[in-house]
Amino acid sequence: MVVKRYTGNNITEVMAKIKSDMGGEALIVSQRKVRKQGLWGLFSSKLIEITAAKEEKTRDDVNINTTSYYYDKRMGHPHNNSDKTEEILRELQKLKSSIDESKEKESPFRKMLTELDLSDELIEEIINTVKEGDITEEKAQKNLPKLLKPYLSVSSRELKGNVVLVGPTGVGKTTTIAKLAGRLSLIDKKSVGLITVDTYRIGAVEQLKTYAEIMNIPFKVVVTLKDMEEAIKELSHCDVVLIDTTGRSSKNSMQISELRAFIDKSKSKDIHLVISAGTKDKDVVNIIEAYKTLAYTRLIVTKLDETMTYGVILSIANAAKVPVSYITTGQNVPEDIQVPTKDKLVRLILKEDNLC
Ligand SMILES: Nc1nc2c(ncn2[C@@H]2O[C@H](COP(=O)(O)OP(=O)(O)OP(=O)(O)O)[C@@H](O)[C@H]2O)c(=O)[nH]1
Ligand SMILES: [Mg+2]
Repeated sequence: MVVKRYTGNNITEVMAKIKSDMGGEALIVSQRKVRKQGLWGLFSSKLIEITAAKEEKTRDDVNINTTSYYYDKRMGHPHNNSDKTEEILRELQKLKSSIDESKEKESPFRKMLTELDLSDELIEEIINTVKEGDITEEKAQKNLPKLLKPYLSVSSRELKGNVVLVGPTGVGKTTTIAKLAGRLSLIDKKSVGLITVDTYRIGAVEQLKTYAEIMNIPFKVVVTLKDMEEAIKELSHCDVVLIDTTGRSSKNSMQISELRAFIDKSKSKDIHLVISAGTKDKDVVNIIEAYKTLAYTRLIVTKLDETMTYGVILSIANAAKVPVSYITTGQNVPEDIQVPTKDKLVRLILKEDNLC
């Protein structure tokens, strides 16, 4: 049995390659999308990869054929048909063993990536990158930090002007705004203003108002778009205006587009998507997609103190394709927030570092 992989830009192109190389009897074993060759071509467009198989007569095949003939006779099947069936079954068995074998070979590296709690999609992507980059998995395992780095970026650019935090319910937006306001006003000695469009529940407004009073910084509640315009004008003397928003479900696109109008009015160019490190992989993808209409520019990953593995940071950053600005590590205001470096995040993901 000869098993070969072929790639091309589309199925027709790949099928033509298979036909010209293996002839018309080739069997299609599997089909998938892969990245273009090269370790650093991570964000390039995808190719179609088809694995095709074709029988190759060997002495072993002939021997097995004889054996199968023997069994056919014992089972009393009509010889010709069952011979064909046996042959197909045998080929499938061989194919299965060769797949099992290659899986076994991959397993230490795959196992390692799985233990880091990376999303399945990311694991496949990393394994493909390694394969296509002509690197052995042992080498990849040793160079994992280097391999993971292209999937995430960080941004330590200081906050100035109007800064908005958006994200699902309860991820820690208001708490993070309080932490940022504390750092900016108490440590950096900046003039800070707070706005909340968190108008659905009185409690949520009170939460930020209390922090604003403690820190003695101006605080505005915004209900309409006109309110937003006025609040922005009134706080235009501030170095930084932090804008808190109500948590919106990623399933409710109406709520998200409603928020968009408020963000447009704020004229903010710095929109941070806040997402919890405890988010499930499937939800990460949905949130990242649903919030894209708000054109977020950076990511804040919260509640790192509540998880044991940080692979989700890589999945979030890879899906969002924007840099991480902050990570938060607890409920204490203003202490539990950090500006991470890329090295720190990779070390956290690889469990080579802790949050302190
Ligand atoms: N463990 C932990 N808890 C946090 C962190 N950040 C926020 N919290 C807690 O998470 C809960 C929700 O925080 P909020 O700041 O109210 O979340 P929110 O995103 O503003 O919520 P909504 O306005 O309802 O969408 C609170 O109990 C916070 O104390 C963190 O980094 N770690
Ligand atoms: Mg809130």
